[in-house]
Amino acid sequence: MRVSRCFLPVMKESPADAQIVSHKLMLRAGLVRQTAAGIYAWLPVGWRVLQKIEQIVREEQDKAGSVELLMPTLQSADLWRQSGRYDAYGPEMLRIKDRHEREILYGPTNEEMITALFRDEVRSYRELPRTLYHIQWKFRDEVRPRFGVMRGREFLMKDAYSFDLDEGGARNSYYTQLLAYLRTFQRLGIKAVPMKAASGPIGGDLSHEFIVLAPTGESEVFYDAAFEEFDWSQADLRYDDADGLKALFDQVSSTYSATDETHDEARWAGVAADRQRTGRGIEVGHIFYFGTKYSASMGLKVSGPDGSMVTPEMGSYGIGVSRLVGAIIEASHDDAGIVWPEAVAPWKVGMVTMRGDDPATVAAADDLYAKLSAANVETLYDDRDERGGVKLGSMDLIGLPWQLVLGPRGVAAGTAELKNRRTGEKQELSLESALARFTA
Ligand code: P5A
Repeated sequence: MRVSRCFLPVMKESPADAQIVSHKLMLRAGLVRQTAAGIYAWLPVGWRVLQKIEQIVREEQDKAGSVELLMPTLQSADLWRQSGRYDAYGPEMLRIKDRHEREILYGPTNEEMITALFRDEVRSYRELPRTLYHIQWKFRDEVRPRFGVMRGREFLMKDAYSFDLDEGGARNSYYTQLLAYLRTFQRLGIKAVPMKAASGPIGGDLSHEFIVLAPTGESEVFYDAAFEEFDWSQADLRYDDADGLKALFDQVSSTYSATDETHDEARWAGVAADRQRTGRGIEVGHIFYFGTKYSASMGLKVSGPDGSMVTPEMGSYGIGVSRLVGAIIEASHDDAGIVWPEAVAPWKVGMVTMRGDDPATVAAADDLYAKLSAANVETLYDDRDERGGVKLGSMDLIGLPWQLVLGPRGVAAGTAELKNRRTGEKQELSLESALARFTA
């Protein structure tokens, strides 16, 4: 992508209405713009990051055996009356009337809709277990939308729903998602500690939040230092190893971690003082096992192996996809701007010409850009006729993992400068090796 043809409004000054670093950087680096309170337009840079996160979440769900579909954002009030949540949900739900005075709502979550879809199609235990998911926009009319996309009113969520014949099966589905979450966050370049959670309005007795540690987080957290040495990828664990999944869950549950809502002073006192860690954190995921709460109230039944009717046991599993953009920035930035983990960076390489008015520099940069693009190396090429220093500043702000800087002196000698955004390390190398560095 050439900056001269992109839509990349970068701001030099810190916007006055942003309080936390990720919100400031998302505005300054041109990722989003607020269009109404708690509602954001995703500009090209932000949209690319959002799609990368979404794709990693999708791949890890698929590996865990979940099946993707897409449900609409708008739902009928009648659906929510079946579970009894239409009245219970309160003012967070955006309620709308259509031209026929029919009550609809912008979905804050999809338990009701997936339960109805499943109920209307599935008849037999042979079609269980299933975990279905979608990645779809939600709306919650939060009292205090704040911190940018971190607590928006419209936000993107991955929500998965599991259906099992019995509690044992449902627990296995829950443990499966627990592992999928550890792997998802690991791939996104962040550590999200699973913490015992209160299940809130969704109901159920088994629930974990996944918390990224950051001083600006909304929840206060308490955890055992063992989580600092935890094996996040669990590379040897297979999804078909039920005992292994249970062992992972037992390990997570027996290692103390809690938010202020579930913190238990008596158990905390059992953690050695030099291993007690406290801080603040951002909730990027939340998983629930709620048994038959929705299946029973909405009349979902399947015939069991012995012919009797069985009410499936369910769980739901959320990841805040748009919130993750902010959370990753909170966890990965420096004074100059964002430092993207490679897996979610909007582009891999940022190319800068120090002199946009020097024909030899421009020719060399155009040539390198064409070759990088031909090799599918995602490159943002700042080809504007701007001062070199200004362009370097905005590259640092945007935070791509690698910068390739071409100037008249280097180009005359056939070289470019390669900078690692995270370490700041710089290296002079030939234009050919610069290309080979990313294409070989
Ligand atoms: C689980 C999936 C649920 O809604 N139903 C379907 C369950 N859980 S949750 O905890 O309420 O939300 C899941 C994740 O969505 C993110 N999130 C938000 N992100 C941005 N702005 C918001 N206002 C917002 N509310 C929730 C969080 O990451 C949460 O963990």
